[in-house]
Amino acid sequence: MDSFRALLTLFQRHERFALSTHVNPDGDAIGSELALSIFLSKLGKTVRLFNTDPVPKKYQFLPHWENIENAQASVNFRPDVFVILDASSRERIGPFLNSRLVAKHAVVNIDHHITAETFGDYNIILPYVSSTSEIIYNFIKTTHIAIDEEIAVCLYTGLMFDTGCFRYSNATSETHRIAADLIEIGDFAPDEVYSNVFEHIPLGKIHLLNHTLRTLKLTDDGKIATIFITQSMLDETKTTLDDVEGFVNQIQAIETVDVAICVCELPDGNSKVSLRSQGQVDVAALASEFNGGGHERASGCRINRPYNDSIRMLVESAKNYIKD
Ligand SMILES: [Mn+2]
Repeated sequence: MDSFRALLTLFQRHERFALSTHVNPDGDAIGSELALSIFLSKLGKTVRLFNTDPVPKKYQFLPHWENIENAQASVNFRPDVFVILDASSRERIGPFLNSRLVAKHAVVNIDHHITAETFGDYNIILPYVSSTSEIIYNFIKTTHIAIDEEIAVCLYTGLMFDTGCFRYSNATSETHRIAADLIEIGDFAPDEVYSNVFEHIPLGKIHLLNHTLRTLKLTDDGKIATIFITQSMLDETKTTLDDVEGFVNQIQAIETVDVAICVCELPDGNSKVSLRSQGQVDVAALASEFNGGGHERASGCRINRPYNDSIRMLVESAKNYIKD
C-alpha cells in the first residue's frame, strides 16, 4: 500500500517522535500507541508518548505502559513528527496537547473511525478495518521490522477490545487471522488478556447498570429499546459517563430488539446518545438525522435537549426505520 510506504519513509527520515491518542483511552488506543512506539524504538528513534488521561489499571499489564507521560510533560518537547492514533478528531487528544504540542515536520493521523477527520499532513484512515491496532499490524507487516512478543500483546489487546472479543461485525476473517498470528508470535494467554480487559469492572459500574436497567422501556412491538442515565444516577453510584460504556450492547442483545438507544444526561442538561442495531436498521442514518454519525450498527449523536425529550424524538425517528 502506497500510504504505508510513504509512512515508513517519513519514519525513517526523522528522529524525534511524539505519539498520542484520544481522551479516556481504551484498549485499541493504548494498544496501538504502545505497539507503534515499540516499532519506532526498533528503528532507533527517540519516541515519547503523551496522553491527556492516565492509563487505566486494566491496561497496566501491557509492556512499557509506564512510558506514557501526561500532557504537561510534553511542554519542552518539540518532535519532528507527531503521530495521533484512533482519535477521530484532533481535539479529542485533549486541549493541552491539541494547542501546545507542535511538530516540526508533520502530523500523522492513523484511524479507523468512519467519522474520522483528515486533520493530519499524513492521514491513514481505513474505516472498514476493525481497529487502529489492525492498521498498525498491516503497516508493520509491510516493513522489514518483525512483530515481536511485545508488539503482539499490544495489538491483540487492541483487536480484542474494539471487536468486543471478536463479537462485533467489524471482526472479519482477516481480523481473526491476524489475531491467530499475534497469539502465535506472542507470549500471552488470550484468556488472561480477556480477564485483564473485561473482568476488572468497578463495583460502582455494576450499581449504575442496575439503576440503568430499571429505566428500560420497549416499544409495543418490542423492536426499539431505550435506557437512560442521569447525572444523579452517576452521583449516587460515584461513577462517570465513561462507566456507561457497553450498556447499550446489553439491551441490543434482547431477542426482539432491532434498535437500542442509550441516552446520557450531560452535566449541562443536554443529551449524549449511543445507538446500536442488530443489522436490520442503519443507525448511522438515524444518528445523522441528529447531526451524529458512525457505523451501520453502532453510532452516536448529541442532542441539545433534556434526556426525556431526546428519547421521545429518537424513538419517533427510529420507528420510520423499522420494517414489518
Ligand atoms: Mn479504535
